[in-house]
Amino acid sequence: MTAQPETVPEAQPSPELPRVLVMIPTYNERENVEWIVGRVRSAQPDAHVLVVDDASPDGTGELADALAAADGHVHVLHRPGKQGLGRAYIDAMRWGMARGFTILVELDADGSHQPEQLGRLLERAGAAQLVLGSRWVAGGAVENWPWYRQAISRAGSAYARFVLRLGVRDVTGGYRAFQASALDKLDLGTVHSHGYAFQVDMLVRAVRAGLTVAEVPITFVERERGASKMSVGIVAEAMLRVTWWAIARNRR
Ligand SMILES: Nc1nc2c(ncn2[C@@H]2O[C@H](COP(=O)(O)OP(=O)(O)OP(=O)(O)O)[C@@H](O)[C@H]2O)c(=O)[nH]1
Ligand SMILES: [Mg+2]
Repeated sequence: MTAQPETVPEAQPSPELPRVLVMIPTYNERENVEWIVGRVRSAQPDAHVLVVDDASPDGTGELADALAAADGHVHVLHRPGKQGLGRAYIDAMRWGMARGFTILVELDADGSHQPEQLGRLLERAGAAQLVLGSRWVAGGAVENWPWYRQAISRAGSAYARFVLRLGVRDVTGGYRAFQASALDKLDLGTVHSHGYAFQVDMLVRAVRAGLTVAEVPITFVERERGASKMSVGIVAEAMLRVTWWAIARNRR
């Protein structure tokens, strides 16, 4: 008779269970970081949070460190200086993929993306490789945006959708859930876009790589605290890059 092991091995988590990482890029979000991290932790207690801070002069990074020290589900990635949202997300994705997270979520620190609606994205993230939180589908909405911000966003999405033939409504939105395994197909090393262009870039890559893309309605809430990093340069980068991608596509 063979000897029986004395201790029962600990139950292993089922390989089907998703491991969710919510990536929150921050630059001077001192007034928001604790609030937003707390909301994510309450809304999705199993998910982990990664704050990606670009050496914010206002001390956001140190505040995030304190949150991480108090909560094993909170992590911080410090980057040496402000290099734009796109670079921050690429680093965060690599961090998450290296640690075995299976769903990687993009979420702004300023409260525009409500953690309480994350469940809607995660429900679809098993079947779809990329889930977009969408302001411009039925049931989607924007709160407290002046008419000109709505106009820029709607027009930008419509333009990019048309010239790039994307077939989704909200092209620039930044509330998204990616299956980590699908990110391998997007050649992250060649992404050089920074602001809204980063979101369009990732979507174009996803569509061209044949990923399954789903849109779910969200209510986007304008930031109440802290300063916006939106700039004419960010809008111009998006317009120019989208136009260039469209020209390059039609040449092929
Ligand atoms: N790490 C990092 N985060 C950034 C950078 N630029 C913006 N962010 C963060 O990215 C998120 C989105 O930036 P926002 O300033 O809210 O830009 P926006 O949502 O386009 O503009 P508003 O709607 O006017 O707020 C926020 O959490 C910012 O703190 C950056 O260069 N590095
Ligand atoms: Mg914002």
